[in-house]
Amino acid sequence: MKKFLIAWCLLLIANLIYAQTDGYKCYPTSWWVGMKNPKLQLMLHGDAVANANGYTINYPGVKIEKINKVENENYVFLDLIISPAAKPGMVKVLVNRKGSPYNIAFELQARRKNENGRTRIQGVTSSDMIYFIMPDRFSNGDPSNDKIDGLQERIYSRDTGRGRHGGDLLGIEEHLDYIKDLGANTLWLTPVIINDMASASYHGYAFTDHYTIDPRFGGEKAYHKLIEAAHKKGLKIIQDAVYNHVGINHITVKDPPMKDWLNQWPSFQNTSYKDQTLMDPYASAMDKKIMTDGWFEPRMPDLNQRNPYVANYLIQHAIWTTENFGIDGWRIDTYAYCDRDFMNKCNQALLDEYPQIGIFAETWVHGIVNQSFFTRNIFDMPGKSNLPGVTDFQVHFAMDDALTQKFGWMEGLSSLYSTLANDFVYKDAYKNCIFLDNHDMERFYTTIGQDINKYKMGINWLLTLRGIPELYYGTEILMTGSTNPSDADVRKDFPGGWAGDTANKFTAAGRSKNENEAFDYVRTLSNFRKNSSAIKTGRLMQFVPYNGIYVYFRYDAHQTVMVVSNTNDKPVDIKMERFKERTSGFTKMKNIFSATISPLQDFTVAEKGSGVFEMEK
Ligand SMILES: [Ca+2]
Ligand SMILES: [Ca+2]
Repeated sequence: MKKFLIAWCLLLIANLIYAQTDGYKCYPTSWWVGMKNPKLQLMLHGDAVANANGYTINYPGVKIEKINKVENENYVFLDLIISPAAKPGMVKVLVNRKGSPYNIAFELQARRKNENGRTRIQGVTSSDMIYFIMPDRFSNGDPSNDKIDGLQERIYSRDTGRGRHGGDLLGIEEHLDYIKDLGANTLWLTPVIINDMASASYHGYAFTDHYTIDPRFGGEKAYHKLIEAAHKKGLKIIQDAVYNHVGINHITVKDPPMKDWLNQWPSFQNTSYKDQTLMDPYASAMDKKIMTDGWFEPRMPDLNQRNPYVANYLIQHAIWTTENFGIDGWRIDTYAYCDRDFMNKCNQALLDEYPQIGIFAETWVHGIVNQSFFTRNIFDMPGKSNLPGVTDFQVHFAMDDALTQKFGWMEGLSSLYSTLANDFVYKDAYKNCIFLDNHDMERFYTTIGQDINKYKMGINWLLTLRGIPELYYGTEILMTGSTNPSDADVRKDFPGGWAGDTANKFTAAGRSKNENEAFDYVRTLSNFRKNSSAIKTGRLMQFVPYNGIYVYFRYDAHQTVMVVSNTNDKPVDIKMERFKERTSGFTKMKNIFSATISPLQDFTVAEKGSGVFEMEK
């Protein structure tokens, strides 16, 4: 009996030590041995977790350096040092609560490498081509995850633009060959992190738990599987980051660690969306504050990135995601609304850990100098940006001008020419992402009045100008849509992505003649680009546009490519003499679409005609 009693007591003690830790969470949820930065700040969350006599980790190579208690006793932040000598395993944090101690565990993993033993993060550069997808609207690979019980979304219906349509990560994985055949080699997906929001949860820009991939997309397992399949096929992955805000149902909004976790205002304060306040030498301090600390919208609370706990939480999540999934590049949402010092710190932390990683950020601003303010530029100013590249809205606007305005001194093609002439403000314009359209704006084919000749001219620029080209899903099959009255029209489902769709435009047989013409055009040029050193990394030389004609060259020591555009409603003769700086030494030119080789001599470009030619000796 006595023996039994002792055994029972031991069991009771063991149960207390390893007490149920349900409801107690640890962020990040796991980490790695051998990161360049040995520091890690664990955020423990759970009922009165700060109400303890201490915290102990008995794990070789893992040391608690500092315990930080904050306003809310449901949180404690532990500063750890992880020695490179630590071994992978489950690390238990013993919370010494009086009378009932318990453990919260997180896993320390070995870093995964590629076959050469190097980090598997490849980076994204101007040698790549992005295919940009909104996962809810591309393809439904698994109808069983369309609706998940317990989540708050109210609308699960393809009949409405605000509802969830059921597209998922498996749907993307099933069409990797389609994307590869098209010539793209990099996927950028709108955010895949859970948005447990009551409405419009499909777009993904209102995170509610950073460490959960939305189960309606297939969850973490499907994301790993997609990325591994993509990497195997030679395709890269860009994740969409949102540092500026979270969704109103985020764990740190429902139970904030401290009052200043979020930017607080006496009553709702919208951002002014006026990026000029950040660079304006005459700006009012309050105007600046409203721009960065005002909320993007009422359901998206604005994070106070000057709070060091917020900063650590966001930066560690970016590194955790990169390492966990093997992310090759980041696109950062709403960049202008973030704290600049925080963003510099965050970018640097990623670049320190992964020097090759690709990073570009959304800068939906108007003006080349405004845009350059947010990336590495030539201006000498305090706190200047270390961001490698931006989503180049100025080139986007200029390409629109070139195809929709009558040629003039600054209008039409002159707008594109002069925008590129201002590239001197950037440290490296080749790191900018260029695009004809995206998920927030009118579809390209609609903007140009569904004119196939203008379409080809735009595709030529997208795939031969400097920078990283991004093609928005469906642009290759002439999808149309406008943002008026809502974004839904530019976020339509890809036809053929759902069982029972009347047409399957993933196949040539399912596409119309026009759609195949567009698809084949993109495919021919993007596949040429793949092997073109001149376009991927070569120099650009542009000639002043005259009378609605624009000619530029991409060139390096191995290759010279000429791009010609005629925006006139009549054919125009091209005199080659003017371009001899770039054509001397060549005798022939090859049309990369028809593969026709002709002598290097004057020629006529049809009305609204364009062409891409490779120079030959
Ligand atoms: Ca689904
Ligand atoms: Ca902000």
